[in-house]
This record gives sequence, structure tokens and C-alpha cells, in this order.
Amino acid sequence: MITTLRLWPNVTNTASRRSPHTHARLNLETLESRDVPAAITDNGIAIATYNGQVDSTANLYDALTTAERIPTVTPFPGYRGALVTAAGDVNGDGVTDLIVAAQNSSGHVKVFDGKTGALLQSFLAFPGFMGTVNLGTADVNGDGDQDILISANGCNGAVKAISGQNGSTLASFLAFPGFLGNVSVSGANFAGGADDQIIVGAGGVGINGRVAIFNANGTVYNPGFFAFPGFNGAISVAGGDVNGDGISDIVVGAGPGAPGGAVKAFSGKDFSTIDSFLPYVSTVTNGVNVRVADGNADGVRDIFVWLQGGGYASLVGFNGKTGQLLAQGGGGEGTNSGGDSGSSGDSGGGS
Ligand SMILES: [Ca+2]
Ligand SMILES: [Ca+2]
Ligand SMILES: [Ca+2]
Ligand SMILES: [Ca+2]
Repeated sequence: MITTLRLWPNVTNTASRRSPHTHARLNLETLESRDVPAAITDNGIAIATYNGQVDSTANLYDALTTAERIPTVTPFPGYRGALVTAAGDVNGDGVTDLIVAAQNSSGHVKVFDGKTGALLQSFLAFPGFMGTVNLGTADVNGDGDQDILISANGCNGAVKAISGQNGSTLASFLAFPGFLGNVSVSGANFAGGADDQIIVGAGGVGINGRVAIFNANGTVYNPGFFAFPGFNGAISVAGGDVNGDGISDIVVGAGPGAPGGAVKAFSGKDFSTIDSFLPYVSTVTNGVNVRVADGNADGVRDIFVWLQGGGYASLVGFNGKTGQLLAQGGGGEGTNSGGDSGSSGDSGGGS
């Protein structure tokens, strides 16, 4: 179902990326969903940079302009390892905040104000756990503020949700008991109530990119689907309406080992494939991180992708409705020595 190749580095092919389902999809849209877009204010993209040589850093970029929103943050001074990142407005001021976690650190998470750069929260999500984690956001308690989702790799799909407002634990469950591989985490609203649901993606040998949706209490909202049949690697997940039908969709990126960094979008209505593409040339096998944000202010979320280990230079954004290229973070060679991790789950876990 791969439709086009997109080149990287030095992206030159700016042709539209349209899935075979695009026309059918347009027929399903209502006038309301196209003409009265909802305002999307949660619009930052968080990316980390690390190379083991200097202290690891994180940045918050604007989805519309790809400009930096706050000065570069060094969340854990002295730490030069992998970081994972997420972005969401945790304190309800309408400005996306930056969330960062260090690896092998008891799930040490820090949250920085997207307006001032000030430290808002610092906590250990999994005290005593010295493995790798992934991050996402969702409003799991329906108070209007994004909460922090964190998953622990290798631990039965352990997921926690921490209140963005006060750091209290809102959810803690095992998504996949018995599964000891990598899990990524994100959120979106599928049920239509105030509370968002939690999307968990599992990857590994024989797992085929398993995606399932959970309620905050750990019960299964929907058992989901397999994003990449035959793929034995980790995956990255993100949630949001990318085709403008008003229903949250799920975007999945393939982790290390997938040629070209395969990305697929699945309709939240029936999990049918609504988009499928390779953001990079097939020789690039780093694996990708995916996130959704509105990059053109049309009220519909768009698909942002960057390479694990590619950092800001590899960031590309695609119009969710048309597939056209919206944004590029850097586009050049030579700036990808640093690593990065995804807001919606670095499937590699910083390895
Ligand atoms: Ca904020
Ligand atoms: Ca909340
Ligand atoms: Ca949708
Ligand atoms: Ca958009």
C-alpha cells in the first residue's frame, strides 16, 4: 500500500502524497467538518537532540512555522543519553508545553512551560525502573488540560497517565500482560465524552505493529488492529483527526529496520487505511517517530514525522487531508549526528 517515496535528505520531491482512498474519503466528509474547522491550539512539536558527546537537549517547535518556541532546554544537566519527548498544554494556558524524559532513569520526566521555558513538573514515573520509556499526551480525566502519558518498554506494556495540572497519577495499567517488548503511547478522543482514550502500540518479532485503545482505568476500549503485518520492529503511534471527518484517527510509524520509515494512517471509524507512505528514501532505516498537529491552521491535524537519530533536520510535515508537504525542519545533510525521540513514542527506546 506504499504509494510514493519521499526523499531525504535534501527533499526535492514536493509532489502531493495521496492515498488510493483519498477520493472515497472526501465523499464521506460533511460540509460542517470541512467548512467549520475546530481551533487546534495544541500545536507544538517536541524533538530531542543527543549524541553522547554533549548534554542532551530538547526543543519545542511550532507546527505552523517550525520555528523554535522557547530556547533550547537542557532538561537533565550532565545527561548525554537518549531522551524522549512529547508536547501538550498541561497547564491550560493555551500554549503547548514541552515534556521530556530521560532513559534508564526511573522514568524521570520533566515538563517545561511552553511560554516561559520554566520548569513546571519533575517526577519519576516508574521508581526503580532502569529501562527505557516513551511519552505521549492525552486529556485522560477530561479537565481540558493535557495529561502526561508514559510507557515502560519491556514491562507488559506498562502505562501511566500523570495529571498535567498537579502530577497526580490518573492511570496505571498493563496494556499487554506477558509482552516484554517496546510500547509507545499516545491519546485521542474516540468515545466522544470529555475523557480521551489511550492508544498503545506494541512492536517486536511476530507482533506486526499491534495497536490497541484503552480507557484510563486500563480496560480495553477497542482491541485495535495490526499496523504493519510482517514487520518485526517497534512502532510509534499518534492520535487525532487527520482526514477531517471529525473522528480521531491513528497514525503509526515503523521503527528501526523499516526501509524508508513507513507511515500509515488508520481511520478511527473502522481502522481502514486512509494513508500509507514512505517519508524517506528506502535506504533510510532508522525508524520514524510520528505526531499529529495542525501545520496549516485549517482545523484538521496533519502528520509530522522525524527520524530516530535524525533530529530536527529530518522533520517533515504532511497535510493530513491532501498528503502535500507542509513543512521541513532542516532538510539538509550533516545535521543528523544527534539523536532524537518521538513525542508519540520512540520505539527504539533510545537504544
Ligand atoms: Ca501551557
Ligand atoms: Ca487532564
Ligand atoms: Ca478522521
Ligand atoms: Ca491541517
